Amino acid sequence: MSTTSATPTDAAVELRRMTRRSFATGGIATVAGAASLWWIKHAVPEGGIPWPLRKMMEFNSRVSDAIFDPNRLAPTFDVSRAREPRVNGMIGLKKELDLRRWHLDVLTGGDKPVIERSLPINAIHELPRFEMVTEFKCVEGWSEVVHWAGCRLSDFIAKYGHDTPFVGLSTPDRAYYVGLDRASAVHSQSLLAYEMNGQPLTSGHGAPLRLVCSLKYGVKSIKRIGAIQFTNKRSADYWAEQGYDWHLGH
Ligand SMILES: Nc1nc2c(c(=O)[nH]1)N[C@H]1C(S)=C(S)[C@@H](COP(=O)(O)O)O[C@H]1N2
Ligand SMILES: [Mo]
Repeated sequence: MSTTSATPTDAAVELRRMTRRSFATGGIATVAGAASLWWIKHAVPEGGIPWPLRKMMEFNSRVSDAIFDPNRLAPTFDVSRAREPRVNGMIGLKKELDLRRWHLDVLTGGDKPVIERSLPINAIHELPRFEMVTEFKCVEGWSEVVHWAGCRLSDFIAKYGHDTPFVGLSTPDRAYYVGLDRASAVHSQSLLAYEMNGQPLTSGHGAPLRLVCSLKYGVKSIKRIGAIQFTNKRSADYWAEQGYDWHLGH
């Protein structure tokens, strides 16, 4: 796995080295032509991705770690631009949820997490309300401007969380889960949202509580959150396990 401690200098040095290396590989590829394409396609997949591509993604991930600017903001829009996005991605949402029984578990500890508290939705509604109109982007190639309301994840963490390097969020059934580094979690546009375009979240959009992380692609914006875990180890991430970059944009 990639480390999280790369400095910008480390990354720059590595980028130069990789560029040199890819020139070399590029030369061979030109000579070998179709044979090298075969090699890329058939290189033994680890975690589902042929290793030449996986190496590049791991490198991207390390560069992400090194260049994150916590002050960067996603662009915001006039509320008149807001539309309802399509309902996309139903992992962990297939069973009907009894909203009266829903609660948010706060977990600590790494491999053997313990439930520290179980919060009702009122605990979220009582935190300072924050609204934002930002573009919601899916890696599949569509986007929509959406007006969100909720509380900042940073306010939630200050009141109920811990200062750990990683924050993991999962659906009540643990079928979908995402991991955030601390800087992304406390970013001012990372929201625990309970309203979309002036209405309470619908079930398909993640009622009663979802994440909206405007700096990142939609996959990180987990719907129907059931648990938040504070941990020192990189949190598990559903799509990272399928081979996507763990950060998915800043
Ligand atoms: N629980 C859960 N959250 C999820 C997903 C999912 O499958 N399950 N899909 C993600 C993806 S890929 C996208 S693009 C957005 C879509 O959010 P929307 O349905 O509100 O448009 O939800 C994200 N959150
Ligand atoms: Mo998506």
